[in-house]
Amino acid sequence: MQEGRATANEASDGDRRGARLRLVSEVIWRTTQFFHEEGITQLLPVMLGRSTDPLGPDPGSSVIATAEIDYLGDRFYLMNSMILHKQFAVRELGPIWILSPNVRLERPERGASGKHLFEFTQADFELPRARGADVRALVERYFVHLGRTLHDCAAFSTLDVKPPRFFPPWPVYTTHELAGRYGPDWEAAASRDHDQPFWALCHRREFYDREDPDAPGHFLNYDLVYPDGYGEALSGAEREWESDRIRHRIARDGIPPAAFRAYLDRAQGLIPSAGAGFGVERLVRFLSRAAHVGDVQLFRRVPGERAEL
Ligand code: ASN
Repeated sequence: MQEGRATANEASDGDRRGARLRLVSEVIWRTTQFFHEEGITQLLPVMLGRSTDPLGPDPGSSVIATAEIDYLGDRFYLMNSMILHKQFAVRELGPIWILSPNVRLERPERGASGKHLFEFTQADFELPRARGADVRALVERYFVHLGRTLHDCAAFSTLDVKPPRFFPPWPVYTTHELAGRYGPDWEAAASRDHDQPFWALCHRREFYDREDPDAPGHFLNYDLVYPDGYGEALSGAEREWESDRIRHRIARDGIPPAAFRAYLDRAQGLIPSAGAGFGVERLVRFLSRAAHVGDVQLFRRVPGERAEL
């Protein structure tokens, strides 16, 4: 044993907390490096919008409400996600990504899932005229880059955790296949049953995920799921971009169109795109094998738990 270097057994709770938080910083650096090398432009986040992601219908979401404020006669929503803004950004600038803070007022029971926060940051990206397969290939390259660049990160020895190694291409399933094999709440069991991430295609959810024009009732979207029980990592889709289809989907979902007026008024000029977003804290929880995603936050934002500051 080298002198002056804490081994895992010697590491205190404070050392481990520091290691997890430094791993967040390392992951942000490597993520920024990856997107830069892929020629994808980083944007600053939007935090208030006249429209935001409705987060439904989606069986994975339990938000009680979308936080909103009135300012000088306009109603603004805190970002549930920047998906609607991404659709306009990609039209103007081409491939883009954002480290985007999201506020999602989840039900208190979600605190026990180990993976829910009411405030978190996602790395959210969108590619013009891309298909789902392009996005999945980009995400697989990203994880290989993480594995290659993080392998000698000191956090792993402090935490006594093996640095990650990823071996894509990863298995691709439909949600129908997964539900058939593991039951309707397939995510946790399927995650425990894998030792590499895997893809789950075709979820019925928000209006902006494109419904397959050749197979109505099927959706051109995808989730990435971490192995070893860590659950959902990323969600994304090819997008609805034709304004008539968007209006039809919003009406079909029974969502009040008033909250989307600013978006719908401009929707005429959208272009086809595809993208995805992954939670930075969930990624670091998985890499550091933390018991709860709140353990990688300096100021915990766990539903049902009192925030100290
Ligand atoms: N970021 C996701 C996407 O690109 C949307 C979300 O976070 N709800 O599809």
